[in-house]
Amino acid sequence: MNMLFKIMLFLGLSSAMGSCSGRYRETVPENAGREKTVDVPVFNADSAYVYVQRQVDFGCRVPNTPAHEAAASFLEKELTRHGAEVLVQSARITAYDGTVLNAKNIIGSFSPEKTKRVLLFAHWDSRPYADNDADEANHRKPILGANDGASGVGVLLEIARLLGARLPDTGVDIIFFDAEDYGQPYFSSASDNGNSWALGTQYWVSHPHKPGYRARYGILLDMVGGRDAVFAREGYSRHYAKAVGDKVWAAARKLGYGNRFADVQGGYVTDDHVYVNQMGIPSIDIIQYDPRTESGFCPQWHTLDDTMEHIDKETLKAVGQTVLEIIYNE
Ligand code: AHN
Ligand code: ZN
Repeated sequence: MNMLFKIMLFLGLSSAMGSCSGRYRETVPENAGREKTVDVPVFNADSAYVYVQRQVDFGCRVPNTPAHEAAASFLEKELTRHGAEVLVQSARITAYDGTVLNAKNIIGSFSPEKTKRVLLFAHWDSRPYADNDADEANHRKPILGANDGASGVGVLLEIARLLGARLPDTGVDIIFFDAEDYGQPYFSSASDNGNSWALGTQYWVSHPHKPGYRARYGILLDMVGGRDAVFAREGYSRHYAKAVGDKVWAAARKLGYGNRFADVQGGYVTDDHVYVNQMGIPSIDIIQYDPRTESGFCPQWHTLDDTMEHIDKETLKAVGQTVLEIIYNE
């Protein structure tokens, strides 16, 4: 074979294989519009698990307690260590029963100069009442919130670590919202206007850390660590942010997590994302849906049993890898 023939053969083959070396294309390439393949970091579920454990090790992170205070410093330090621009928004917020909570929303921004942004969020406080516990004697005791609180934050801290190692094209804001779970318990007779939950988020929505703050969309992680957890298409997410849900569920399916991200309609959950949606940032809630319980949440929800024992690395992995896939392709 002479050299010229070899070169012609190479050019012919490579254009047949769909590379861009030829000047003309006779057909639209199969991967038109998404030729760019993006390197997505590998989510380390062991690291995320340790991040969940570290929070639980502080004890119950109930506002106005030393454990809450200590956990706040830890979260702030971790975001800073991973290279985020960190802002802690301190607020005194009045709860359903008149208690004034010293609340902190902890905000970490990656590539703060970019206008194209995605918002990732989770609540970091834990509930003061195990009011869904089988034993009524426990209803006024605080919960550890390994799943309810710490799991979402753990996944986001691992994502922060990876963002710090290599930034994606899009700017990312990670917000750990406080006082989500101080909502009115059944044993209180205070009048409930339905807004006693997600207090930290409600504060941020009316006092954004940057005036006029915008993000293309938001993703809330809530109870994303339970063993064999399945995520359904939550009601408000469907209503306000169907396209975001479509995109996230498609990414999960592509990664082989279609069994976790089910094509099932879930109920409506009053959660942090409701208020973020109301401020005009379309946001979804990735939250475990368990059809076997009355609440629709996992059996450990708001019980003393919400502990590390029920946290599963495979669930953390499915959620974390899916969110990374979305972020690095944005
Ligand atoms: C209500 O129970 C009204 N909302 C559930 C939101 C929540 C609590 N997520 C975690 N803990
Ligand atoms: Zn809760």
